[in-house]
Amino acid sequence: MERLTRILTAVAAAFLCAGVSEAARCIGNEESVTVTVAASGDVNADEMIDARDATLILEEYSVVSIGGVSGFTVKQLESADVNGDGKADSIDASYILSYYSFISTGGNKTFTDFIKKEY
Ligand SMILES: [Ca+2]
Ligand SMILES: [Ca+2]
Repeated sequence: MERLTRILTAVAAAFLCAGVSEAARCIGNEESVTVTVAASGDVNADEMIDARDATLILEEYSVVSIGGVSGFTVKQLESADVNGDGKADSIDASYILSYYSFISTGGNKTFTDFIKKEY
């Protein structure tokens, strides 16, 4: 039972860390890890989600889809994979462009809330 509790605590700590949207210190039971996570969709980490992020994803996708080597960092890949399917592709770019259009026409939601509605 104690082992199960420790595992659940570690899983809960991981979820807490995964939900952090800016530089933060995540502290678990037995270790502490400093993580910096860009907001999902903000591939170039300029604190905006716009067409430039979508362009980066499409450029990356065009290289990787023909067997090229990814130019993204791990952090960029995480930010680019908007729908969480493990790939940065045209679908993710489409979500970003849809959100950019939404915001540009007066929409007022976070990207996360916008994406939830899209699912
Ligand atoms: Ca950006
Ligand atoms: Ca994806």
